Amino acid sequence: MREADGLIDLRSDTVTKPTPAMRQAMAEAEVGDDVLGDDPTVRRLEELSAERVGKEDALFVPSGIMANLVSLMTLTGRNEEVILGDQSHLYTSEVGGLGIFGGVFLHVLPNLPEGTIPLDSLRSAIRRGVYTPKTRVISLENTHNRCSGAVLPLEYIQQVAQLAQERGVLLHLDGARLFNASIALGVSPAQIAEPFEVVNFCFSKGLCAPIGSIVCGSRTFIAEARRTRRMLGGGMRQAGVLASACIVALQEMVERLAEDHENARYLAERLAEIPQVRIDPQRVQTNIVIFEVDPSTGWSTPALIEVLKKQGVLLSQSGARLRAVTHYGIERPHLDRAVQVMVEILRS
Ligand code: TLP
Repeated sequence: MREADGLIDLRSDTVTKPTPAMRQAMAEAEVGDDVLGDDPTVRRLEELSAERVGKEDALFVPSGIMANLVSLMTLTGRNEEVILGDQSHLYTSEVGGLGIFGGVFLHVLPNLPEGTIPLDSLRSAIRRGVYTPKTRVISLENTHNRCSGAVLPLEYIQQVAQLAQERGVLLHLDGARLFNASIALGVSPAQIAEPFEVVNFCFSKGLCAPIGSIVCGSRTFIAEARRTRRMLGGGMRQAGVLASACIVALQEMVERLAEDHENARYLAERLAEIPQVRIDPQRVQTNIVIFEVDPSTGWSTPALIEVLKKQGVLLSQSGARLRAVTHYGIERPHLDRAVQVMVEILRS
């Protein structure tokens, strides 16, 4: 744990390290060549994952970005487009890979602060004309990273699904933090995933596995996705050593995400007490806290991150704002200390 070194690492839930149970499972994992279909542990993880989200099959991939690429490159062809939000991870943080590798047009619409894309904008954006790319997929993100970890309401997802069905468009979910959404809504991940053709989620964020994400969909889709993964160089050989940790993540680490959510809300409320901080704690529904410091203080976001780091508190930048993410190993005293450091810096 970074916290043991005296550092309070709130940059991301990706900094979590494998638990002792994961390390033991990794050491003992039964493995084979997964590209040849011989790794029983990977197969088991794929079956368990598909079952958890109510899909027929699943495919293990190394990262969330590759999960997005595999999903969307399999769903689309050239001359087609994916509609997605201007605050989506796919658009802001994946180096434009979908456009570059997939030859797919990224049709970007503004996200509202709650992570949704208004239904009317979606409706008028879908296109089929001779002059335009053909809209093939709408991609949503849940929870929404840049929108303070917002959870998309089930009702909204249903409305988008109805529109997609009416207009013959497919739905993809970047569910990197799908289990955070399910815990926050108090519904199963399968309920959230139900209207989406394809859903991906990550084991290597709040669930603490060292590496790994998964793409879930129909059996025929996953067979095709396997070819896309191969094309991207994402086929892994004795990947059971990784999949074994992901199985532990699924079985043991989901319920505790609720603690991260409570801690994030606590942090947001404490930050809101600092006069120079701008934050609405009500927006914090899961484990991501995004806030600003009044520019009249003279502090820029990068300068604040630098000075906080010198005091042992690590934050990251989300757009122009500051981001703190709660996770396994972060407890209230760490958050109190982080807030105290922030108060001292802003007072000086
Ligand atoms: N997000 C990371 C950074 O890249 C910002 C983080 O620290 O939050 N989808 C979503 C919604 C994500 O938040 C991320 C990672 C990914 C995809 C990509 O996952 P990886 O990093 O495994 O490729």
